[in-house]
Amino acid sequence: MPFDQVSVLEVDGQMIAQEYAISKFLARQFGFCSKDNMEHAREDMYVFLSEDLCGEVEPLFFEKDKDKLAVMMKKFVEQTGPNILSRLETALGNCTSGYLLGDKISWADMAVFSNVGAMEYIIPNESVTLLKAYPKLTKHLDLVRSHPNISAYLKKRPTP
Ligand SMILES: N[C@@H](CCC(=O)N[C@@H](CS)C(=O)NCC(=O)O)C(=O)O
Repeated sequence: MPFDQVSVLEVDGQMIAQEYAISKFLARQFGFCSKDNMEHAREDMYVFLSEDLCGEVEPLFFEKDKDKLAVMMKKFVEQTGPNILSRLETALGNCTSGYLLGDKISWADMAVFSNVGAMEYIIPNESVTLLKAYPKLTKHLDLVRSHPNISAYLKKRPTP
């Protein structure tokens, strides 16, 4: 394993570490990345914005001290979460297809779905309240969730 860490993907005897290197590899392999350099960079910017959300919410999962957790939660719910979620909402403002880029699902849509999903998993009640303020994002998540391949995967995905 390259860094003695998971996530790791082995392809034809070669190992790839780092979640985003793996997901980008798979997205390219299976046609979910644009071949146009600018479009691809635009996909990346949404992917990494949603990664920022995950980076902000993950510490809430690991914090054991209740008082510290309450302070962190307040900051996330009042500031950090809305900062990022509102940017995603704005990004979806002009998307007639409901997807972030063009008229079909891309790596960017899947990353946003996955990273907002991490938030929903870690802070389920707060997420319901937070997401009420972002109708376009909520619709986007429903659209990705209902994609035939994704909904089939979600039905058989092991629960953590
Ligand atoms: N940025 C890395 C983070 C990888 C990571 O921190 N993996 C943890 C498990 S979630 C791990 O393997 N930790 C053991 C170690 O670092 O020795 C990624 O996205 O894959």
